[in-house]
Amino acid sequence: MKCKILDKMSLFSLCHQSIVSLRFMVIILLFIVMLMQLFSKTAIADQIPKAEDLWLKYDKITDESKKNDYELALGEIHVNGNSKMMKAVRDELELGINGLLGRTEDSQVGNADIIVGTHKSSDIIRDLKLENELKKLGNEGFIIRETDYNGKPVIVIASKSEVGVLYGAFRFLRELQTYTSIYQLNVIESPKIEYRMLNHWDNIVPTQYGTVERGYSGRTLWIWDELPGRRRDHYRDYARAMASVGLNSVVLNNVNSEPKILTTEYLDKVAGLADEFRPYGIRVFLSASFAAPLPPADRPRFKRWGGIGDLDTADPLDPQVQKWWQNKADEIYNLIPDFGGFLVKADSEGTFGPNAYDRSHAEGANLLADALAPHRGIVIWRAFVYDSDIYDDRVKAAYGEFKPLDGEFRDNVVVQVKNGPLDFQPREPVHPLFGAMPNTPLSMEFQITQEYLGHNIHLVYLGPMWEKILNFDTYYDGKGTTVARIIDGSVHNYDHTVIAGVSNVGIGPRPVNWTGHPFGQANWYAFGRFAWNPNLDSEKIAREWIRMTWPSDSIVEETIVDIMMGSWQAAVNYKAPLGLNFTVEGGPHYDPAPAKRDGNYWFINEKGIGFDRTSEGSNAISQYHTVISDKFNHIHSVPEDYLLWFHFVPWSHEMESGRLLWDELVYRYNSGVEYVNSMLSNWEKLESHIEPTKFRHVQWLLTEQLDHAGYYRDVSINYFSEQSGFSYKQ
Ligand code: GCW
Repeated sequence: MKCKILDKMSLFSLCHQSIVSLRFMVIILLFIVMLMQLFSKTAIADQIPKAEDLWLKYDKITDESKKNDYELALGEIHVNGNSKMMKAVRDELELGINGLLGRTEDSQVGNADIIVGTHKSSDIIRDLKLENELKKLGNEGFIIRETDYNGKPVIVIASKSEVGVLYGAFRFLRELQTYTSIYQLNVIESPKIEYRMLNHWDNIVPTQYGTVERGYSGRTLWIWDELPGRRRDHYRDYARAMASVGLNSVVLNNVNSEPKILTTEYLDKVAGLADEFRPYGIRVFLSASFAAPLPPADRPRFKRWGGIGDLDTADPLDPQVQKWWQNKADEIYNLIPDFGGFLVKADSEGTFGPNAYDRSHAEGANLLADALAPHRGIVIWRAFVYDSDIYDDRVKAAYGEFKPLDGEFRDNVVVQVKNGPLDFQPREPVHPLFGAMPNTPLSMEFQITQEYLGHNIHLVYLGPMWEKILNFDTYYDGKGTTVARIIDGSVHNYDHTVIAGVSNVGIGPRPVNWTGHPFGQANWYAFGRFAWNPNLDSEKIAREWIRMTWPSDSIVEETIVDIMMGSWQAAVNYKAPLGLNFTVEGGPHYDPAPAKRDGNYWFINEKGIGFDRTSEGSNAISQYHTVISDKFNHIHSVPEDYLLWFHFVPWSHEMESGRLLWDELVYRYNSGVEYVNSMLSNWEKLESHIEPTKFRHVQWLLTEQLDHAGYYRDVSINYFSEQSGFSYKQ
């Protein structure tokens, strides 16, 4: 230090000065940090979405005659019960009905009072003798009925339990939002699947704090550093949106799990969120790291693969490890009595798992299942594995590893399977595990976030894709063994049923809308509706969402339905038609990079294109029921949508259209782009009907999509042309 060569006085004064100026600098720095925090908090506050940015906006009904009908019909709202859940019901019905009818305190009310409650809480519901009917519907089912009570019309919203009343209330509001006649209304419903959940891939890893893996709507909704103390309004808004479509569970953190989520510090925060969600019937789950009992990893980069414990093993058969998980489960349930359980990604893409100790997935899952069982928690164990090098074809791995374990899992384990055997590609055949594990409950994992389908830029309505998958007949228990019937447990009588959607919500930049693309909301909505009832029709769901979200007008509705319903097929066409897959680059998965994928995911040369998965090739086809494999094994009977997935097809192959394969490929790419063009021009016709900021936002997004679709087509076909020798003129 300079101090050394100075005399005592100047040394003192200089050191003193530098201490003072150091202090000053520290104060300034602290001030800057505080300001930055303040700004970032204000910035966050500015970007936090609200329920009214969704389908829950309850704008006043513009169709006067419909509004008059409702005004004459709807009387006072009587909600029986004082629990937090019933308060939520009362608040929602008042907010919704007042908003839709423009009711104020002085407004005249209509004839039929709205009686809301359980047969225990409401005398009227008891007098109407609904008890037996309600019992058959289970806890979450409900009846909404316009009926007569003592010579006066009433509308009852009734259930066996409060959560059923909650779903009934949201359903009743939806009837009004979609202009259904309430005269003689009689809706009887109950969900077909027990756990209807969103899986958030939200990070708490220090280096990625607050980010969402494959999330395109900004940062995580969970503001961890403020929890459990500060409870922002959007937690409740999120819960309202979930409950409004019947979703009842949430996994808060990424399947690439940071073990820190299981520390007491974080569990307290999780408990705070669970408190906010409970009145809306939502149970919290966590993604657990299998490495959790191990000590923290010494290198921060590998934090995820270390743990939070002090054991020298995480072997599922080790009694100390079993005790560790039991203690952890006890701690969690002490804080969160209705905790749902764990979701686990193990031995997959480098995550730690039981294979490290030569134990199977079943042994790994059972370890956690035993710890959760006394508390009635469940383990959802993912089947997304492909690391093993014993498979010549990645799509065979999950079936190869899990099918032999059928029957070895505890009763409270559910195995979660992605919809297709590869990885959420634009279109995949159904995963062959569905139907193949009769003794193991299987959960469907859909991806709502558009990892391979244009992120938050492309408008792609996923309803038709999910509908197709759910209706796919696996034939495992004879004709009609659809995927929907497998996952809802009706084929194999599962102990637990689960459906999961990888979430697409976040705190995003302006305009604030939860999902980045305003039409991303439709996918969240549709997922919830399919989770409630996997037999629904995607077009009907789209119409509901449109009526609840966009101005009520038949031109608006018909135009948007058209845009939405063809959008998935269009995206498949301009990204990966005819059963192709992975034409995308390896990072963000947005831009085309066919050259990188050729020779691995599919093959192309002057003879043809595709992947031979038939009995002559990788034989992945044998993982399906013989009714399917016999059909798909032949180039002439395989559906053209899966042609190149299962076959290496010669260019001379004549397609159903009469075109040869090359021409069909080019045709498909072009028609995908043309459809986006028509989406844009149809949207532009709605200019006078849509609020200008929203109109321009979607117009801009569609313009970007059109540009990108054309680019995707050109890069893809140019590459195919180079490899095949066919010419392509842009
Ligand atoms: O598709 C891949 C994604 C990863 C994801 C993984 C998985 C959470 O690219 O981002 O990791 O699947 O599903 O585990």
